[in-house]
Amino acid sequence: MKDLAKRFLSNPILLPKDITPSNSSLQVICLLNPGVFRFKGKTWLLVRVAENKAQKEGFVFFPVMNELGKLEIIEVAINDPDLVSTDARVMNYRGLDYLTTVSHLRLLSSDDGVHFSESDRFPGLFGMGELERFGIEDCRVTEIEGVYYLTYTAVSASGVGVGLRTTTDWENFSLPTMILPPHNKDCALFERKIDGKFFALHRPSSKEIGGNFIWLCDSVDANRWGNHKCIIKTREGMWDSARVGAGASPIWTEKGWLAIYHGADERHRYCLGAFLLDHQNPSIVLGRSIDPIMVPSEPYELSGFFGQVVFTNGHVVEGDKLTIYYGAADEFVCGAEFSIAEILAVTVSVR
Ligand code: MAN
Repeated sequence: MKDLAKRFLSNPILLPKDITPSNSSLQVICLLNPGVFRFKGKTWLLVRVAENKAQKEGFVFFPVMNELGKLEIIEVAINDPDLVSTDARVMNYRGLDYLTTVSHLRLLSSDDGVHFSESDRFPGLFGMGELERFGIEDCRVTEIEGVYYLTYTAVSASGVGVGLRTTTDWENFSLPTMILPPHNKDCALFERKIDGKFFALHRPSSKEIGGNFIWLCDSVDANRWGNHKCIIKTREGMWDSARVGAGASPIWTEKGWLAIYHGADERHRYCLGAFLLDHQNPSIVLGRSIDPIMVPSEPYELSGFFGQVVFTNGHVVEGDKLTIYYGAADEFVCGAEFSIAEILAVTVSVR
């Protein structure tokens, strides 16, 4: 299927083998879903690094951070009757859900936006405390008035929620705080305040009534959020029928706030789409793309740790050019360019 993305010719730009594991007993299984920002004249990726112990025939491992912040590995025989495999990402053992990898975040920078490298000066960010024991994932980075807000998925046995840390220099960080409790993820702050308030998109999920929908909220201090409104739902029979979730920060355009989002269907195929929100009152949805603007179609998007996935939570805007960085098949980091005007042209009225 033809989509609007102009993929980098050098995709994937980063592979698991390009990053050293955080500890010599671990392997990097996936490198994916980077948050993106500009700092000191460079483009930076805050990449999610998913790790586990090297495979051992007949066993699976669940990596979990203990109360001292050290990684512990739970080892289970693959034929254990108490083990239920959901998919490559999650398993259930003795009634509890575990991730098959544990993620932390690493900083890489680039002068040209294509070739990225890591510097020792910027250490990785790891899960801290009780609510981040299964790791931290998929961080959106938003710079507002000189402060970088990091909103990420915090995973633990208590559930999946949204964590927040802030920094001004990428060397010192505020302590993590959970701003949206389980089950919630995909939280992206708007790139500017509206009438002095922060706004954010987020994705609570409900198993019984409701679904995996995108919500809007606001805050005076970026810590306490309220005025929650459900603004974008899944669409039956379409490519975004099972779940939708925000990408990076909504972008201010002449026509409104343009948000890139991911949508998945029942078969877990993840595509990207777009919607447009009113400048002054972003709970008003002005338009939404009918077809996806990006569909997994390249070999590196179709097969990998979890195939048929294009997932973005980071981008750079330069005039009409939107460069998204994305996770392909949950294993590789890739880039693609879009024209904002072309996206707006397919983001049609929903009224
Ligand atoms: C969920 C998250 C993402 C991941 C997608 C596709 O939304 O776990 O990190 O990229 O699924 O597997």
